[in-house]
Amino acid sequence: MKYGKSLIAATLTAATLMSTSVMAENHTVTAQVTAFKPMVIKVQPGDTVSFENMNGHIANTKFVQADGEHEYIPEGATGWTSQMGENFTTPELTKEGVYLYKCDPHWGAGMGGVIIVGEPTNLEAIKATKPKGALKRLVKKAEKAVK
Ligand SMILES: [Cu+2]
Repeated sequence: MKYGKSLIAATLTAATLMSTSVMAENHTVTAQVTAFKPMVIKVQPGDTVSFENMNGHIANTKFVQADGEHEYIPEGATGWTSQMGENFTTPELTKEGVYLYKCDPHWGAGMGGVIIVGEPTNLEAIKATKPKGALKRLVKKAEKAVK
């Protein structure tokens, strides 16, 4: 029984590692015609979101407006622009707050979505920018989801 103890230690280490990785979840958003389903998704810090059925779509946190490019994501967070037509998984969403994204070719039809990571820390700041049109609708959906 010389290696009995080290075997137990190795098993415990493996179990600990597994339980840590189980805590971070992956969530799925599916592109359907001109909508992301679900349009609003609530996740926990460290989780990831995968976009599926992305043929003809893109998930982009960069919004180009008259006064330049904007991102509506928490302070210090990193946004993303997926490859057109390809399924995509976000990096680990470690910063709490609201992340808005859209599909560029279908943004005119309002194809956008909201990811809320933990507490909506930046929602008031986003509202303060006085969003209009489809962006305003996204913000309203986010507000409704956190009520
Ligand atoms: Cu689209």
